[in-house]
Amino acid sequence: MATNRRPRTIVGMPTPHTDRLRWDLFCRVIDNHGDLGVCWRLARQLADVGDAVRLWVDDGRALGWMAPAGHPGVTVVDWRDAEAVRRAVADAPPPDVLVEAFGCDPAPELVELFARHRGTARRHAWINLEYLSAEPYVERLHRLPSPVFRGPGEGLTKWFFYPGFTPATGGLLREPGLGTRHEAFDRRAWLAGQGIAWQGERLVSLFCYEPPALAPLLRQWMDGAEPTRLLVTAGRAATAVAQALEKLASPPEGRGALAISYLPYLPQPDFDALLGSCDLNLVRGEDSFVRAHWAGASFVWQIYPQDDDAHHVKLNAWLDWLDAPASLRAFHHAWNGFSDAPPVLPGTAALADWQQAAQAGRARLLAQDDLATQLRRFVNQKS
Ligand code: TRH
Repeated sequence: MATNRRPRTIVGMPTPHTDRLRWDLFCRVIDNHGDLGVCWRLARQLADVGDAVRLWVDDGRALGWMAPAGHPGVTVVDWRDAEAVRRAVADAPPPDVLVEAFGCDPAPELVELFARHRGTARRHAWINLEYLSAEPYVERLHRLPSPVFRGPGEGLTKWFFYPGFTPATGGLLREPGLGTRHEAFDRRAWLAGQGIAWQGERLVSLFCYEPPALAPLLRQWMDGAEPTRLLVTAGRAATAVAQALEKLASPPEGRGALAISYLPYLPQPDFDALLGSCDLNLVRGEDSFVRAHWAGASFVWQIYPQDDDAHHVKLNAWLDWLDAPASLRAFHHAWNGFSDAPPVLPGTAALADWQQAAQAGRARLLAQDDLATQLRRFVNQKS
């Protein structure tokens, strides 16, 4: 299905220095929104430093709500539109950097074009951008070369680049000035702009798959003493809430201490603002998980389920990195279905421990270079 956006060529403002790079970033949408969410965020950040980025997607429909206005310096190309591919290969100069996100294979004709310019290009690097994990193997594999023995890229070297939580990894996506913007953010104004009648309640965002423990958690909020407003994101989270509410015999007076607001699909900057508005963020996948670190509030991660329970190891590795309090670890296991115990939202004291852990983790991460900075540095070193 072609995207509803024709490829546009917006050349970003040239930067004063000469290392402006041209990127071909390849994204295959597997399911959900994270593949595109991560690639779009990376493309934006590279373009914001003056690079020219072509984002090749097989299904860019979600950009209609994630990035309705596009972004200067980023060209979106539907790689299944043969004419768009032909034009992009013919019209634009060859890329300096080929990035295959999450191991998706670039179009062969683009690899051939890239390979053809190996000798002449000022910069020349082929990157395999991997999924995020806190597991130890990431530090071992990060920046390893992988020679290409066949196909149009024969003779070239592909480099593995792993995002991560430690200085021995590629870091996390984080735009410049995040900290100062976070301080200046006016959540009341943002909520009002979204039409949310905030009465000062505890704010919780919900971006999830189908957590088995959602119904008991809603019941806790309904019966709880503290008024809570749940901000439910569009898609699977809204469906999960509807199904959970059906299971719950709501108190006769409605939903007790729980109010629920349903959000439309938000542009990515507004999604980030949502996380920055809340006292507790329930996130999922990869990109929102990273953004929850920057928001600095308590947060809980529903990990993307994998076969053979590999996601159990991945989740525990991150809980170890975070040095998560026992109550947060137990809640994660319940929320991710690792244990049958219902999730127990702790009291104020334990929630303060959750926030302290989140903010300590954020401080450690802010001391490291962000992913886009490290990636550009790596490309300049390897070319
Ligand atoms: O949607 P996800 O579950 O994506 C997942 C993960 O990325 C996972 O690692 C991957 O293997 C799988 O896809 C294929 O969660 P994630 O990673 O948080 O991506 C969601 C993106 O959508 C994120 O960039 C935020 C954005 N978003 C908006 O911009 N507006 C919205 O309203 C919503 C709900 C999401």
